[in-house]
Amino acid sequence: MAGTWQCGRFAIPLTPVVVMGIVNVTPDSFSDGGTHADPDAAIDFARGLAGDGAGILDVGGESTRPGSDEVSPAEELERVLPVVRALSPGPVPVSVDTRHAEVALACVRAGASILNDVSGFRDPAMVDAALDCDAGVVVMHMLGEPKTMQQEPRYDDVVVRVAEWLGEHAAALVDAGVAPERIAVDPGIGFGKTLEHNLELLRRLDEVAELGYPVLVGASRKRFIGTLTGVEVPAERVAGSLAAALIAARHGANIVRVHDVAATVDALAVWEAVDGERRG
Ligand code: HH2
Repeated sequence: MAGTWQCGRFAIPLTPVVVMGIVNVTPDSFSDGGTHADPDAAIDFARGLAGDGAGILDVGGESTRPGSDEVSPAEELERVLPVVRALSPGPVPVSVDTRHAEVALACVRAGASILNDVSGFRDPAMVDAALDCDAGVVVMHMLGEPKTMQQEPRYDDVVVRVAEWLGEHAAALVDAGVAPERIAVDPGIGFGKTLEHNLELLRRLDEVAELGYPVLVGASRKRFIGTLTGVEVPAERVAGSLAAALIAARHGANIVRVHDVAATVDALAVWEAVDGERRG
């Protein structure tokens, strides 16, 4: 795999592991819904994450937690655009977490450098959006839709199926004309996966890394961490989330998407020093 990820005007170095800080401009995200739903609060929060060492800021205006309803692109844009505009151009690349092409393109025009699509560019309009710009693209695996994805998800071998799906969807983008250097893949922890599926994906993340694209993992504060630790309140799942980030790094993740940036940066610094040579 190349040592950098090409995202618009940025060539993001992938060693040490990049910490992507989550900026949810939503009233209903599972762990921080409403805490910075107002754009000014979100901008301040995002600047704080950059100061804490985030290498990417991921701005999202639609919750995709299990069971959530879709938000209209107009409403989503109203939430995210002022935040993207205020943060760009800045020293830290801005990513937009969206499934909607019109949101994606408006944000790129406002300065975003990465399109993070939890639908994995299944919508042809999102492929066109990727072709209309030079932003980096995150292809994430999700089984079905957020509304229904946790209803008895099944795979014969979750890692093989997810890696295959990611390989096919990344190849479709390349065939359409997106430069492979712009693509990163993500197994979609919690998106149509049981506890055991999530654990197996972390355990065998190396098989996803073998696709040859940078690997992004988002495990931060998710339900499976609550199940394993008994910590019900998502914001209190920091220790479990750090463990997940280190395991992901050990098994080949190049980018970790997290809420608790300062703690993750410190944990990864220790891991890199001791064990970084042994990354998957
Ligand atoms: N997880 C969430 C949202 N976007 N993007 C990528 N690439 N990978 C992920 O694992 C991922 C993602 C869900 O987490 P969060 O943004 O905290 O919650 P919500 O969807 O409720 O806003």
